[in-house]
Amino acid sequence: MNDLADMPAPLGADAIEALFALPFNDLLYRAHTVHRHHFDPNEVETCALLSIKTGGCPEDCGYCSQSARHDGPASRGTPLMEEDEVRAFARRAKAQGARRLCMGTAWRGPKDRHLERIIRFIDIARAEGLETCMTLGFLDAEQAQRLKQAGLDYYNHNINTSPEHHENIVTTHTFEDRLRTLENVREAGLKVCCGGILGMGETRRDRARMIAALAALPEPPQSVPINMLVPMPGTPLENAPPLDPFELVRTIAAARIALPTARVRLSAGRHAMSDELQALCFFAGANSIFLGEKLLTTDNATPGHDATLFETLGLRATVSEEVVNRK
Ligand code: SAM
Ligand code: DTB
Ligand code: SF4
Repeated sequence: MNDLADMPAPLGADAIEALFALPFNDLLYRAHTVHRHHFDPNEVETCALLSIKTGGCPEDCGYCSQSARHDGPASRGTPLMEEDEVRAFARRAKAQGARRLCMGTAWRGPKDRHLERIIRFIDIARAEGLETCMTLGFLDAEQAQRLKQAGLDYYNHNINTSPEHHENIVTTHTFEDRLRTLENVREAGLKVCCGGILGMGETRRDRARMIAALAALPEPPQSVPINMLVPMPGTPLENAPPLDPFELVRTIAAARIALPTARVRLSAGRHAMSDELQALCFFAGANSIFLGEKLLTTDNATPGHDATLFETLGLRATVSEEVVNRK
């Protein structure tokens, strides 16, 4: 299937919603079959996450503790981190078995004057033998190119929810704004990490539409984080009713089928999930996690717990060929 014309059309929202409606076992069987076809089912990618500039963000994303517009725990901002702190974290993450370091900022987007230090952070993580990912908010075409030239591997920029539900969650930017940054990132030749959050009052149709929107991008993202909302005190979504865990598994399975070659990351919210639920998600096609005590501002599953879970399930952390070859 080398010819683009031979590529199957991406699944649309109706087809994806029909997947959600399958009996649970049928959906899981289909998803796991696709998963095995494209990936080693016992191997999971491990990414560490570091907040290099926390809080004080001008945007009003309803789920986020870092918005200056909410009364959340990180509504007030810290300065951009120093290089030594990033180096020490990268070293520890590598020792704990992380393959990639994702660095995040509570910005609408970087100012050009920030990029020099961001580029030094990329060098630092690469020097420790890690793949690199940044999530800095909106990027213009030139900023994306500068990051690519600096050796950045991935850029994370989530669509977060369906195009239709987006305006219920954030008013300071549009869904189309997010698509524009994704285009700049893709055009610069960076790998795209793009996913969303579940449990923000969306319907099953919205979840199907979100996956359809990811599958309809000009190229499917290489990495798709699926976050469970971590309800943060002081944010508009602090009292959002929790999502049925089986619906999380169904969403992972639908994402696996609609995005067969993407790494699907079981992202925020793992600290509140049982081992059995995580095992079902891995069976349904999740094959990436964030490793480390903390996400950006909230707790993650502990590395010790994850090591035991991997042992129990016979899972292995991915060894990166790219990183091996780079040395
Ligand atoms: N400011 C940049 C942006 O919004 O693109 C980058 C950092 S932002 C915190 C990265 C992602 O974290 C968001 O797109 C969202 O998917 C996720 N996130 C933030 N708060 C969350 C929460 N309370 N629960 C789950 N995911 C969350
Ligand atoms: C993503 O999709 N999830 C990560 C990462 N990309 C940047 C962030 C999760 C944040 C969870 C809430 C917090 O720790 O503040
Ligand atoms: Fe700012 Fe990103 Fe949080 Fe939105 S998700 S408030 S852009 S840090």
